[in-house]
Amino acid sequence: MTQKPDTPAEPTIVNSWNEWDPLRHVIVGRADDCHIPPEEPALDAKVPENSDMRGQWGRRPQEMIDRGNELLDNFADMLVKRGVRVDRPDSIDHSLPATTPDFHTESQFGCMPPRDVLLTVGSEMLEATMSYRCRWFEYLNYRPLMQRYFNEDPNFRHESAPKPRLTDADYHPDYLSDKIGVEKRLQWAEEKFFVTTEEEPLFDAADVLRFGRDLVVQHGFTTNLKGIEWLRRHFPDHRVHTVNFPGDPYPIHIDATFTPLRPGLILNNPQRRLPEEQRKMYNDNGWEIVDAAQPAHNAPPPLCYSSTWLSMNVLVLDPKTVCVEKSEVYQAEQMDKLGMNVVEVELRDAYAFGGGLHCCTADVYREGDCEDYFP
Ligand code: DAV
Repeated sequence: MTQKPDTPAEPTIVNSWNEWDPLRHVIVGRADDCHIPPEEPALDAKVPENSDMRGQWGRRPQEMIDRGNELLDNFADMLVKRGVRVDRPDSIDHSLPATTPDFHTESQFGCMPPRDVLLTVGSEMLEATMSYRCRWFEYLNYRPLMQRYFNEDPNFRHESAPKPRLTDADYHPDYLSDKIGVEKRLQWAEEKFFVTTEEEPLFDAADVLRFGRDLVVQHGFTTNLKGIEWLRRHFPDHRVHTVNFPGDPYPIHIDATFTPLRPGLILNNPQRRLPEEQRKMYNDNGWEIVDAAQPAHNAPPPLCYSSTWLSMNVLVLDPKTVCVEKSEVYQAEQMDKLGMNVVEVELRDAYAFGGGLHCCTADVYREGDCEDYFP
């Protein structure tokens, strides 16, 4: 139940500085018209070599789209019942090729997950550059919402990072083989040799975590160092920290790796531990970084890009309340022990569209201001 057109809504206010303050307004993605895009360098690097997605592309099966939408709609309804305002994107036609003077790809991706595209920092929503060609136009799914927010909130800053050219110069050809093997990938990740080059700034919004004055950004497949430098210059009042998580052979997006739950507490993926030398700011300020519980599944669902660690891709509703996927019993149990109230949400059959509960949302409004948690 999203906002009915005839229901006068409160004017939107855009404000969100972190991942945990009380959530009042959020965007939830849609599975509509989602496609498996054809091969392209950065996307291929993320698809595991034994994945059922290798070598096939096209519109996702309608019954999977319907099921994904059912779960996303239920999630949205649950949020509305808890007093959170929910907006939904308007799907563009993702079957259309994406063509610019610099590249051509036969289809696009979808209007999932919004967290990858939109970065909310205070009263600003920033459209990420993205790093896959098939996602170049994805911001268009959210433009009707951005226009509405612009009309309703006099302080809303709608920003868009420079659209990248995404020529072949953006990708290391070494990653183009489909027989690299996990050992080599782990070594490359350890050496910070990723599929994207430093040709131009690239970032996906889901590589960024917001901790008030501090932004923590993962350097990996979808975000390069120039992208992080661009963010640093764009947010001069923030401290921007680059982080790496060796142990992840497919490092894209930080939100199945490092999950802040409330001030002072972060879950870290035990296979992708933050290196000791990058822990200083947390240690110095009394933050605890605990290993996340094991996922409940041995494998991702069919046609899914993500790993089983979507178990820790949770949506924090407030510092005491967290949405956890219904089948992730170990993660829920751990949350309970950490003193969080768990809201179970069934979403696994929508994972294939690009992620879990954090991925499939984007913040519009959380209570609270910009605080300095690491003075
Ligand atoms: O573990 O495959 C998924 C993150 C999706 N936003 C992973 C990362």
